[in-house]
Amino acid sequence: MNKEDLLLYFIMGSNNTSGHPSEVLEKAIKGGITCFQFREKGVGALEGKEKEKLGRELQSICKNHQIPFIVNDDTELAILLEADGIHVGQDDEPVEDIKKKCPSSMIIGVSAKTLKEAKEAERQGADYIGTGPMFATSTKEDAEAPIGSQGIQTLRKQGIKLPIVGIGGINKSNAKEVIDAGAEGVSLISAISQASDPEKAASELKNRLT
Ligand code: TZP
Ligand code: MG
Repeated sequence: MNKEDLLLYFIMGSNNTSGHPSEVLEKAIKGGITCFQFREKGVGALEGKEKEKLGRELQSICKNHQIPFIVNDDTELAILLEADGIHVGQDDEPVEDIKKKCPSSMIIGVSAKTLKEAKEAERQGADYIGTGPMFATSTKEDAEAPIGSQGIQTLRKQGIKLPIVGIGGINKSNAKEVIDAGAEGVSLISAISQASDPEKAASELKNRLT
């Protein structure tokens, strides 16, 4: 993947919006997002065939606009849909196992916030890491304490070269700070998915970053 694709990385599942996910995604793309992750998690999350159906719908929108489509956590679904990538957390399937099952072109993202986790992700061949939570967030129920954008600065000082996206509580007021700390991009859910005008929200974010 190009590092530039990480700049404005939108994440959403069906429970992150009161609107229709497909419409929200269309608007977010119009506003200028550069990457999308389908993250179907938490209360009321779709499963099985329903999850697959929504995944296909969102993927086809991404394809129409040449936006990379990444699946959160669910390696089987990523393979089934021939997604552009998969994103996993520290408690999910190890990158080494994913690499054995997936085409070599598949982008692999890993959540990592300590030097140890980031080094391990690098060693295993991850394409980028997601670091956070940057700021307080209520979107992820089990989110840990925020580490602030200094968390990214520290990883850079410690020699981590992998592309990094910050995550957690990012909005148009603090997005630039994350980039200035050394990240290639910002990934966010509610700042776009809960916005009354997702296109405007995405385009305002984009303007702050470019
Ligand atoms: N991982 C760490 S914080 C978070 C995830 C998935 C939630 C991000 O959501 P928001 O609404 O952008 O704070
Ligand atoms: Mg996970």
